[in-house]
Order: sequence, then structure tokens, then C-alpha cells
Amino acid sequence: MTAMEDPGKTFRSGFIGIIGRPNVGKSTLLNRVVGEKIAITTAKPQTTRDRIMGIRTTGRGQFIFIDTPGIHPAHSTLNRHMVSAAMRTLDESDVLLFMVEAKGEPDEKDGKIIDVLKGTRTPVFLVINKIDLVPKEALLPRIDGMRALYGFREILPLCARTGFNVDRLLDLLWNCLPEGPPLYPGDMITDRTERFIASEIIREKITVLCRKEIPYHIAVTIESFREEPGKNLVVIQATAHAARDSQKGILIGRGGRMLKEIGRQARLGMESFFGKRVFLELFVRVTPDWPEDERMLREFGYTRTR
Ligand SMILES: Nc1nc2c(ncn2[C@@H]2O[C@H](COP(=O)(O)OP(=O)(O)OP(=O)(O)O)[C@@H](O)[C@H]2O)c(=O)[nH]1
Ligand SMILES: [Mg+2]
Repeated sequence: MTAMEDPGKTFRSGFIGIIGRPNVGKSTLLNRVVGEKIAITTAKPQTTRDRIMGIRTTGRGQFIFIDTPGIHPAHSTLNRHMVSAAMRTLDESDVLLFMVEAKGEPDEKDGKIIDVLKGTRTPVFLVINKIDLVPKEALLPRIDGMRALYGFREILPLCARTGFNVDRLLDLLWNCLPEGPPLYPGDMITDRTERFIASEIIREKITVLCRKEIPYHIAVTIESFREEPGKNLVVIQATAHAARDSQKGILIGRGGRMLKEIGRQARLGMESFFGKRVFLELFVRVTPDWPEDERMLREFGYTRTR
């Protein structure tokens, strides 16, 4: 019997926006609560470029998490779209999770986000992530430093990587969600398509394998995505778009070695996500200065209004 059928038990559903500076672990937490790797994560900042919904449905509620791009000083048109995707989430959530790392002290960049939080009426939890990287004694001063800046509804240290305290987070969140039936089917885990996830897996491998600035100038599109019936096989054709000729050369690498390795790792990632064999053909093209080009950004899916 589900909670919905049990009149003694309240069912709650609502939206939980995860916001914070780049690289604090927002997408890692999204994957952790959903139990599947739907959002890509890397050690480099500005990995996530658009909002991604991750849904966890249990007997007592539906937790609809919205992962967002890290909030940062945005210079390019792409970066402005990224930050605005994060900002839109503020007023569309029932609860906000403001995530910071356990290491460090509040600074001007945190102050700017807090100023934005002051303009919303949505309850905000402070989530202090990566507690595995600091000694226990460092946590209390970190909590006190942040508490002085804003009246957080809850303050919770956790470790998104191992899942430590994530159940506690879900308990606290449940208390803040509105009563009501599930808003999405119980078996739905994301609003994103398999095509989108395939393109993101390629971008993740590019981000991990290519040197410093390259990942920020690459977008990936899926040209075709075809399941071969009865063969447990998906055939995918994808294009990595570089903003300049020189970047194309780096992406391909000497004798095509870099592109081959990106393709190999992306294929393995996709096979593990889809639970099927994948045949991936990956092309590289130059789409000059696409991060500044509104039309190309639209084409690559970065300017949706949702
Ligand atoms: N040690 C440790 N590392 C973590 C933890 N959570 C996330 N990370 C790492 O931190 C890095 C950034 O994680 P992401 O989840 O991509 O961070 P993000 O906030 O989504 O970053 P952007 O999308 O760039 O805004 C990755 O290398 C993660 O593996 C944690 O609890 N402990
Ligand atoms: Mg992210």
C-alpha cells in the first residue's frame, strides 16, 4: 500500500532548488538523491550549463530536485544564460538548498548570493557539503560564519559523495513540502531525454580529458539516436562543436588520439547509463564563437525558457 492509499499518512510533493557557486557538489547531490547518474559532475567549475530535474518518489512524498548551474560572474552570453537558469529556480521552488563547501570562509561571492536569497520568500536550507575534506573541529566555526549572514531554515553538513546525512536532509525537506499528490509519474527520475544525457556524457569526458580552457568552448549535439530492436544496441551520432579552429585540433589530438579516447570513455559511460551496448560516432565541427551567438545557443538547447 502506498502512502497515497493510506489515509493516515500525509503525502507531500514539491520542488527543491539546489543553488550555489560552481563546483560545490550540487550535481553530485542530485545524483545521490535520485540514485542514478543523471547529471554530469567533474572537478572543474561550470560543468552544469542548464537546469536538470531529478525526482525521488517514496511512500511519503515526491521530492523534485532542480540542479542548477553554479552562480558566478558571467561574461559570455552562454554564462549569462547559465546564471539566469539558476536565478529562475529561486522563485519556482518550495524550498531552496544553498550549498557551500565545508572548507573556506564566507566571502564576497557568497555575500552576493545571500543578497539574492534575501529577495525571496522561499525557505532556504544551508547545505554544507564535502565534510569529508575537513576536520570535525572546522565545522562549527563554518556553521557560525554562515549563520551570521542569513536566517537559514535549517543548516545541515553532509557528504554528497558518500551520502552521509542525505537521509536526514530528506526528512527535513519533507517537513517543508506542501501536502499534495505526486506531480510526476512515480517511476520518472528526470525531465531530460536520453539524447540529452548522451550529449552530456560526451561533454563530461571532454571536460575531464581536455586541458584547461577547452571544455568551456565546446558544445555537444546529438545528430541521431537509434535503438536497434532486438539487439540491445543504441547507435548514436554526435557532434562536438568547437568555437575555434585551434580548439578543434586539440579535441582531435595527434593522430586522432584524443577524440578516440573521448569517444571510448563516453561510450562506456553511456553503456553503463542505458544498460545497453552503444555504438558511438563522434564528429568535430567548428561553429565560430558559438558561446556568444544567441541563435547557436538556442540551437544547442541553452536558451530554453523552462
Ligand atoms: N570530497 C568530496 N568531493 C565531492 C563531494 N561532493 C562532490 N564532490 C566533488 O566536487 C566536484 C564538483 O562536483 P559537482 O557535483 O560537479 O559540482 P557542481 O556544484 O554541480 O558544479 P557546477 O556544475 O560546475 O556548478 C567533483 O569532483 C565531485 O566529485 C563530497 O561530498 N566530498
Ligand atoms: Mg553541476
